[in-house]
Amino acid sequence: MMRLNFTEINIDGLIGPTHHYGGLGVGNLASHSSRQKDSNPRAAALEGLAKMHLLDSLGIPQFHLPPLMRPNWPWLESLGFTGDRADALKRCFDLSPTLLSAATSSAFMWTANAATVAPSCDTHDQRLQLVPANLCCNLHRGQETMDRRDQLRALFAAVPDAIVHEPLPSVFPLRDEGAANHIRVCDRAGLNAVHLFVYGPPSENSGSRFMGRQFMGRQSELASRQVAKALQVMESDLFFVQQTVQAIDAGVFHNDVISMSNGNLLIYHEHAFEHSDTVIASLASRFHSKTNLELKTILVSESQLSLDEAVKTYLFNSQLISTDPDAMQLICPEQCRESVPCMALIQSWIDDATNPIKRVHFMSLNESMANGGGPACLRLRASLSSSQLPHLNKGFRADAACISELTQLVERWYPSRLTFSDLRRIDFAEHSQHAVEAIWKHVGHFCGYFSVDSDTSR
Ligand code: SUG
Repeated sequence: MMRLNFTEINIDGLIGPTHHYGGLGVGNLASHSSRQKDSNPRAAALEGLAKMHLLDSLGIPQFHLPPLMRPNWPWLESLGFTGDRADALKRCFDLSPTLLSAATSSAFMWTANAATVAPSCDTHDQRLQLVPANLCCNLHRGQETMDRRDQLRALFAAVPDAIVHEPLPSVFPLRDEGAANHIRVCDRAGLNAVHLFVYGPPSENSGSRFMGRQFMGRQSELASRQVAKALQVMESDLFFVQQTVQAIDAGVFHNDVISMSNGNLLIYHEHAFEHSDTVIASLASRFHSKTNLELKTILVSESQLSLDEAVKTYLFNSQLISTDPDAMQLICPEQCRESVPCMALIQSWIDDATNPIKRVHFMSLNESMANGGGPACLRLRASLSSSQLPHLNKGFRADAACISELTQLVERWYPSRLTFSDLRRIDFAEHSQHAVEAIWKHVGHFCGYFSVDSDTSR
């Protein structure tokens, strides 16, 4: 039988012109503390594009998903804000600024939450499977699901043996936040893997304040199990673990804020998981029996890096990549460079000859970070075989030429300052719409998917 190589691609969401600080993210401390501060959508999008450019130049096939149309008029209208749009915006802002902020949010940029993915080498029916996340425990994020599903379908449409499923039903017990709560560790060829699904503590029937806790878990165990089932990963390769309440209450609203993995390397914080010793031991044992390789685990203790410092710096939200399996690279948020404990950890990894991390890049992603999203939040990973890879829709490919064209569009259309009260201005809403239309027109020309003929402007 011919052995196929698997290659990991990155899919980043281009940040939208309405990027702002709504204070909307459940359990997300950065989002809460930035609430209603002025934002800079142009800088936000340029930072995101610079990250795409870096990944592309390092040899990772980089793809992008265009911004979704905001304000989300059909959603606002379904909530009763009908009639004259200028008037509707003002009414909504006066009655519920949170609602208007949710309808205008650019949170779709964090594509690590868009779906969970299993490559065809891991699944029963040998198909590449994607399950879009319903994101239903956040008012602003639940609006992303169907549009992102459609974009992913357009991206994967011609890929042999790929399927983009329907999301789980949008009900609280099935709340799903995608790949941010999923870890896949694999051998060098990317062919043999085991999966760890991470969920929050139960919040159902818990009365007020989630049984004395500060924040609810945004991923339910039931959702993790249903997603794993839909992905058709072999039962014996599946592991499930609960996040600690302590981590969630410290602002770890997704697992990718407290652990990271790539290939056979898994780095996690002492307070990431309940019963972590037992769970990681079974994961490692299964990994070894499947691959004959050691799962390299690095446990970061509280004394090396406190939970608070991990949340402040987003070290665990760095992107770990390998263009060469013996030499991994780490793409960290700039905030890590200013942290003594982070730099000590990074240096110890680099100095350790048995650690595959050989190079570190620091990226300024301040606009995204101020809303609780670091490098890893901005990308969805998928592994494709050499026979699948050439069939991805090339119109979504973020190569140097595409990034330069998107940069020009962002510079032309995106505002460099947005105040929270700008959200109520019809001229701002219309300008944002035109900006997204300009990007859709450009991208649609290449990928044949986006059309601005549909009634976005009326
Ligand atoms: O869902 N922030 C996002 C950040 C998502 C980060 N993703 C990962 N960890 N993979 C969230 O909380 C803030 C929006 C606002 O407040 O305006 C927000 O939605």
